[in-house]
Amino acid sequence: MATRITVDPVTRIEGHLRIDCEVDGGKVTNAWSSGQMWRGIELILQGRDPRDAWVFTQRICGVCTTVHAVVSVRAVENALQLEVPLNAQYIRNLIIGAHCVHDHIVHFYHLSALDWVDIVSALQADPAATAKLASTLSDWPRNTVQELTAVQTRLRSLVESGQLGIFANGYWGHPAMKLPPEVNLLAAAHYLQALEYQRIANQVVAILGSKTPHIQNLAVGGVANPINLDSQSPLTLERLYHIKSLIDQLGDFVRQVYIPDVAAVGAFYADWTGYGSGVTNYLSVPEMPLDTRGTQFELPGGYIPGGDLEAFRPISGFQDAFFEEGVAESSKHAWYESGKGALHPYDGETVPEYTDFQDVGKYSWVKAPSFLGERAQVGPLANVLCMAAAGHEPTTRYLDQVVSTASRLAGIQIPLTALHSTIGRHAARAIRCAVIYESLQNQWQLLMDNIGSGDYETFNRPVFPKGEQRGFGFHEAPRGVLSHWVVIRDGKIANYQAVVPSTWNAGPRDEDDALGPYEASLLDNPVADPERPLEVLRTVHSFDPCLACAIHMVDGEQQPIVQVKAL
Ligand code: NFE
Ligand code: MG
Repeated sequence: MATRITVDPVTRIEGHLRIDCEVDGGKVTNAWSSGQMWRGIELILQGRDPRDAWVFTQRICGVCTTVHAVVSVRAVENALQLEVPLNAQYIRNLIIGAHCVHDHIVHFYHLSALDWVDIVSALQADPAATAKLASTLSDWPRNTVQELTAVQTRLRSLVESGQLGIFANGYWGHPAMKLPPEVNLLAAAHYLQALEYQRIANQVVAILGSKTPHIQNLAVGGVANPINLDSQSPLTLERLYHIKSLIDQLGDFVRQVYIPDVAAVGAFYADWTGYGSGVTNYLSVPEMPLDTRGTQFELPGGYIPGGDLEAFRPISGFQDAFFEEGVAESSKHAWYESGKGALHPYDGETVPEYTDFQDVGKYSWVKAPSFLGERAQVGPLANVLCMAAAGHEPTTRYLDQVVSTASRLAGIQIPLTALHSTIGRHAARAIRCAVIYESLQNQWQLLMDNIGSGDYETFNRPVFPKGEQRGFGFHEAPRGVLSHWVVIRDGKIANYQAVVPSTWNAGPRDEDDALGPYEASLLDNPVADPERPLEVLRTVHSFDPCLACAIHMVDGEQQPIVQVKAL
């Protein structure tokens, strides 16, 4: 007899996600992913000036604060065939790279580590033994007995106070928690240190973007960062070198703390490489454009069908027809009118039709995207597999490092196929974070060299011709492929669609009733205690859900969609 588990809301994510599972014989046998909230940001874009769209779309999310801004200007620039000055590309690349490092650090330590790390068990650890263990993993200078003792003292006073604060609802002592006390203490120390480093990453975003969350410096055609190396107020030499020192500090943390921690967690939970693969069609897009038109990129992207790296097909750039034509969205199981099959985003429709939660009908506000008619998983794992398939050297290097460290600690040779899993998504995110750190170094140097050559340009003025233009922009956001699609008529927005990373992964069943990536990845997961479904959270959290991003609406006819009464 199957037991039904409903987790609603899933916490330590952004937005309102409900997960339902049927559990039989200690395993998940069926699953539903449901977005429980909708918002209407794109509605207010109708009829507006396309130059303003990025300011509005950026408010889709408060977590990935830059991504909807950057991809929006890319979509409008694509529609206008507008080139972007090199300095502007590099400055945008630095912002999205720094934001990404921030986002990945926060996800591993603050949003998901507590699925694997037992804070209460850390109280039993011997700080000296912890420091010794840490020295076998990394040269990080803050793994000292003194710092680890101080962390343990802090945790003890928290636990003894009876007011656990942010740690109040952890599954402490759960049978699926497997780390020894020393590893738990080390992870707890890094949880606290990670708070400092995510702030450093955000400083880069704030310096270049004028503020964070929600940068202020973008423009269709470039960025609003005047470059003047001799003045006190614009982008000066002093600020540029300050950014460099912040990037260096991020690199130390990512390489000496995040990468070894993920390898250690992966080794102790090697059994979790056997769960959570789900959808193994992987989609990612190239990132860090290196020229004014977006034809050359530092980081590759593409499509891998069926987990077969040999079948990798690259996506070439901002004009790529393979990507442009491959995307569609189904509303068959979402709370919108349906019946026309999966629609291309330029022709997307979003007319609400709320039912109730129907297991075989409609049950989510998230639509179900597909690529070439199939479900695809997006995110750091998809990106790392595509970059590895494309032979990207830094990706291969960090991938080898994580897999060999985890294999050494686990005492077994962990195969590359282990990446198709819940733990693989964490490993890939850490690998991607280190790759992005190296890219930040590279982009900073490219910016300095270009300025050094005497080029101070940051903006090309857009011109909107009469008639209709269509454009799309993509971005490899922290949670995966993000694309915005815009139809411009006589200089005004006629239609605007966002197909978002968490929409790809959190979407419900599609036109063919195929499960979405969250749903498929939950099948066969063990559940030791249905009252405390920690394992379900592990797999869902491994995707880094953002439901604010996943749900959004468009109405091409400008009809009022629904009236909301604030009570
Ligand atoms: Ni709101 Fe975001 C986007 C998603 S970036 S967090 O776009 O999904 O990862
Ligand atoms: Mg959409």
